[in-house]
Amino acid sequence: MLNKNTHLQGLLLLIIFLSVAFSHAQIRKKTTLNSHWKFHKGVLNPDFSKNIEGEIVNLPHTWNNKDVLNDHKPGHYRGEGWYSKIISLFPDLNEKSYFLQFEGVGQVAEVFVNGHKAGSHVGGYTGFTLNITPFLKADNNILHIKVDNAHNPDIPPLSADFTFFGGIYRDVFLIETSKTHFNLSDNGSTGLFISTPNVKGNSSEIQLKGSFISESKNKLEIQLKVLDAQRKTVLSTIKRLKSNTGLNTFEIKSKLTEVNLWSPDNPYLYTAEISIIKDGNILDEENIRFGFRSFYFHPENGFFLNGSHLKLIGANRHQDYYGDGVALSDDVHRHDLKILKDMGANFIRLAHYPQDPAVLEAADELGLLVWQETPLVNEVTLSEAHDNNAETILIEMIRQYYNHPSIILWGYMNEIYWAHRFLDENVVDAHTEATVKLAKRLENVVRNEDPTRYTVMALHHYPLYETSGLGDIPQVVGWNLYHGWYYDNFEDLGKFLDEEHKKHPERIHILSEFGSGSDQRLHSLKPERFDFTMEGQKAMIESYLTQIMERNYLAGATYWNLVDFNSEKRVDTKPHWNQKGLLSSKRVPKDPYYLFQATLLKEPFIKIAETNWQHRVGVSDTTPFLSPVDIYTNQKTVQLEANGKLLEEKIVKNNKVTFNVPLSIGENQLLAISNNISDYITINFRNIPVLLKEQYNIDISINAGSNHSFFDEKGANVWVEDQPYRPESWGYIGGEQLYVGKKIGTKEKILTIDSFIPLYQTIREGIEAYRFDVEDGWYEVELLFVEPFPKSRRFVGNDVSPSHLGGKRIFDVLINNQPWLQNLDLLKDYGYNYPLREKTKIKVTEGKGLSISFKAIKGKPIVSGVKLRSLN
Ligand code: GCB
Ligand code: CA
Repeated sequence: MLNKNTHLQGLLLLIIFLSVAFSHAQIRKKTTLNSHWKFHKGVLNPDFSKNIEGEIVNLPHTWNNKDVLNDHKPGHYRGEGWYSKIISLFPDLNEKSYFLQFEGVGQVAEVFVNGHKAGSHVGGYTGFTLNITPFLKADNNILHIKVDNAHNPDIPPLSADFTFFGGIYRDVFLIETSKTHFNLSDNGSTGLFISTPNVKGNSSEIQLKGSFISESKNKLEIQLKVLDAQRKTVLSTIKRLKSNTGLNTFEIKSKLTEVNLWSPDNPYLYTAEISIIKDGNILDEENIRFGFRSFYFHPENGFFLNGSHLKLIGANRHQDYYGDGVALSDDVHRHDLKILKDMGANFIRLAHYPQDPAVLEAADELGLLVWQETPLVNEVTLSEAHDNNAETILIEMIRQYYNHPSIILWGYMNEIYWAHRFLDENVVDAHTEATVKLAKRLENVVRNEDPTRYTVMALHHYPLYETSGLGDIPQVVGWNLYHGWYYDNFEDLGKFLDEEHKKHPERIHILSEFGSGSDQRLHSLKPERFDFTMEGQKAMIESYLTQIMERNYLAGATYWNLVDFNSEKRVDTKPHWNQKGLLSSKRVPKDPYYLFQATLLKEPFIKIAETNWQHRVGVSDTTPFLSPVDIYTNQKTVQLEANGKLLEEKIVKNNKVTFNVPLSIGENQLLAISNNISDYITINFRNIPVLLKEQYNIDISINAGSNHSFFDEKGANVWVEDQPYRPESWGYIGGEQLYVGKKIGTKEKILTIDSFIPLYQTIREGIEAYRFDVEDGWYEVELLFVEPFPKSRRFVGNDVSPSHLGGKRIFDVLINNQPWLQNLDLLKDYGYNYPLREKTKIKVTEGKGLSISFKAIKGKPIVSGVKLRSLN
């Protein structure tokens, strides 16, 4: 008996020892469940006892990454999708609790565990955590997740200029805790909220508020330990309490006298280790990184961080990558923020929705201040369910991201009157009232949830924000302004802002968006609105940055957008993309990125800002061939060496200097030098003669109906801007440009899978002839046509059918009076937006030159591109 007892005691001791040892190991376990899900796209009635039939996918996953790239089919799949997975979990159901944590699912999720509905979540951009303990079995546990990204009139965003991807597109975690644990059921948060009130000099208070679930009534301790970046404990404090069964709250306050303040220059982070302790054993533990900083906005003087003025400059960012949609790895998120930091930015607007936790962690680590917002974009609706969802999403955002020192602003509406102008007259007032009411409600939510930050709303150029009083509600007003793009001229930006500042001297202003669309293949010496040339984007940003820097009251500015991003409804030179990025969707920098660097970086910087224009074709008869080359730098003067020859030194103005550089045919080596820094580029140059007499090597590609050139990347060929014909030379006779500079909005969607879309989009209409005064000989003539769909920004739907009756325009094409293409009826033969591209051979004799003439039978002839090559 005795023997047995001692044996038992020994065993008990061993168990206690093991559990103590374990408690000093890891109490809480958190692991991703990302790999090897079965996926089915479409509606399904699954057998919950088994895996669904379907392809194997890994998370992050979206089902739209491929269909949004399919340029010749409108729309993308918006509906149901199912995921399932058998998890190898042998749960300890007596001792542990289990949670599933989703960082983001687009946009409605229903979670089933062994066939039981464990919970659901609404909204595609905030996380959620479900306690699945009650539904678990001893083994063979199976998960089914139903996801839906169909349009839902009760879930924001109702509409927006970005694509609503479906799928489990962020990480999923399984969390195991003790039965007593921090409250993981608090809106997807950790249940722990740290703030640092009263930062003065190097001292600060620290406040921790939290809640936890207790398995039973107990005497417990909550421990807060603060470790510095070298893991030295700088604070250790314990709160003793008597817990009730179920939910308990607590608060710990303390003071630190010697803290290292967080800032963009010194993103110093501390780690809080917070644990629940019972009888010396840790029951649950969470670590949270945070920082000490203070800030405020001033309506006249801008933004102050830790007592010092800081002009907030940066960019907006969408979660988006070419070919992946929104299903990005944490590395891609981190890399984007690194790109922004390297640009010299100190500020980022995470538009138009809360982004991946990895983004906020990176902002903390790199030192980027953050404006984070909920996805209320373009419009509200008169549904109560919508407003309730808007509020829940806002609370989720604030609680999930509360602890990040980088966040300074909570936003809850973007251009919310954007769709207002389309409303029916009898509902206009009701919508305005509903918008103001919802804004007030959300404003109060933020003030209650988190008085340590400011509220913000992004407005657009529309008088209703003023007249309805909406602009008076948030603490900070963000302006999305596109002077010189959608309206007015670049300089009108400053005028507009100054007027606003004068009208509302008490308001804090940020320029939350400004931007201009661009395409690295399009270039012009005389950029125009909507031409999507790189030079247009450069000109806008050059003007804007100067105006931004000149205005002290303007607390900050964020460019729209860091990257080109998917926008299903858009039809620019790359259909379905918003092209205002400072980088392409594959993260190739566009040259204006370097102007930000030149303006913002403190270390010496110089860059020849022509990386997007390294293939040039001139049209000239006089040598040397001169071509402009921009350099962005923060130095005072710059010298340029072109092909070994030093040009005269130039003085830098507003971080820019332009050289008119003599280029030779072929490769040109350019070297920009200032003090001890330099930059190097190669520019490939070819020339097209103006006068064609005694020219035997003709190769002219013309971007008909356009003032800008188009670079065909695959063929490494430049299609030059159009020019009128004059004797002995070449060019068009008659007709006028269709669209360019005339249409608000953007260009036509051309349904082609080739890469020539921007070439087809610019069109010469009413064309009579293209004339080339070439020498006798053999030539190849090539023509490109398309019948553009008449309405801008519309999908063509069934109108693309080649069986269209046609008859909009019918014409013949003749070369030197010989019929070539006869009775051409583009609409009838090809339908809207289908390109026609043909070439033919012709012999020019008797010094007649070459004339391609277009003879109208009905309507006005059109042409998009003309190419002539000698075959001698
Ligand atoms: C805006 C919107 C943003 C759009 C942008 C644009 O003002 O807030 O979502 O993408 O304009 O490019 O038109
Ligand atoms: Ca992630």
